Amino acid sequence: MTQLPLSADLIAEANARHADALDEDYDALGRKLARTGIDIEAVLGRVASFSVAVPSWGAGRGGTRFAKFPISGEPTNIHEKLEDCAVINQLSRVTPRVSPHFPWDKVSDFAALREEAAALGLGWDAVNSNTFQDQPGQAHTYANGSLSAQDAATRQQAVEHNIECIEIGKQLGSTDLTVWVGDGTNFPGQQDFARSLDRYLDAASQVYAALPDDWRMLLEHKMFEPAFYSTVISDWGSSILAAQELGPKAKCLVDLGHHAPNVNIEQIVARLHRFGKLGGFHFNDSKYGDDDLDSGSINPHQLFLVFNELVEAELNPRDGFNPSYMIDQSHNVTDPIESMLSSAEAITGCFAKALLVDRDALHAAQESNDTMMAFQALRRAYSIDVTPILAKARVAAGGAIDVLEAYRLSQYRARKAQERKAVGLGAGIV
Ligand code: RM4
Ligand code: MN
Ligand code: MN
Repeated sequence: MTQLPLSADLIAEANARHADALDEDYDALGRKLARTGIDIEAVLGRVASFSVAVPSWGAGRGGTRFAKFPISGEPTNIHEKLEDCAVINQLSRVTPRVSPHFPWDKVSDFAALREEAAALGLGWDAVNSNTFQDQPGQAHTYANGSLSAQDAATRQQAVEHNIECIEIGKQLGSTDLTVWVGDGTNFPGQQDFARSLDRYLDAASQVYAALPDDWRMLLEHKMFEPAFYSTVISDWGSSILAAQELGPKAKCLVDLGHHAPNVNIEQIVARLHRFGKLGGFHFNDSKYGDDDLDSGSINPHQLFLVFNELVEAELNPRDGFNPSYMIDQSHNVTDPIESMLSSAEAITGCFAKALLVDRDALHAAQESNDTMMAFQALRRAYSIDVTPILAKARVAAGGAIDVLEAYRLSQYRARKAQERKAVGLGAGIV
């Protein structure tokens, strides 16, 4: 039986105060959309079936390499993280899956963990391996790389860890393995670019060989950090080449913060889809680098343009369209639950806006080289306030009209501060 963390009555009471206003706003938006031939109920249906996974590691306060500032009531293990993720999903109804990271989330009984999540209304998304840190008692250091290390025993250890993640994922019911390696160099000449990629491809193919038939291996590129001169899988070019060499189950994962400044990410999305290699997303926002800021907080228009490409891709599936959506953020100065509630709304909102683009008008303008009207087709959709649609979808599924208000009313964090042990002052996530 499902036992959700917050009181359903509390959510219903909070919703009751906003219900009339929401109906008014939704009806007005419905009339506005109908004038352009859009059926708001159809959009509502699409929004209701949209979902994005949350990262287990995002449930705790992140930090920088300088400091981490924990908050009271922060989760310190996967069980507490699951409970927090259940709060996010209970209010937003759009984040029903959690993406775990190993060994951070390791437990002795994964069948029990799967049941624990199910009882909280949660399933599992992609499993993430970690070969960017050394763990206590580990035989070989990753200081000089993991899947691409010169040392064969280190590479073997990294391969085995990824295979162990697949085994864990099978028990949890996941079907994706996300592989991000911190491998790279800090000095020109430190490693041979070609040979380190050869070693990566050889080791990655051993992981690939262990994938069950219905699994995918999502390759996540990142331009810098922790390596600051070069990384082995630095950009979408390296990523798609590696994915093509590995085989059809290997796809590319786009983390919005992992690109060179000013890169046209939406075009990368279209390119990856064109070649059947778009595997998934890590949503966050970025001002300078892999800042892991909240989705849509810096450049919401870019997020909309990414979803515009996704809606185009879905209409033109070529070799299939099944990207996995996940949030990957570091919450350094906010309550992580609040950040993920706000981010989930921003992400879903951009999806909804992308659905409102008049595709016929856009395509006709593109065909006739009518630049201004092509741009206006996007601009019109972007400027529509879709929040009534999002709220309606949430309420219909048992969520909150105003997610942050309901969360604060619940006093959840204050209650957890009484129950949970204090968190240590470790470094943040990378
Ligand atoms: C990396 C990357 C990975 C995430 C780690 C924690 O920068 O974004 O997806 O697993 O951080
Ligand atoms: Mn990421
Ligand atoms: Mn990152």
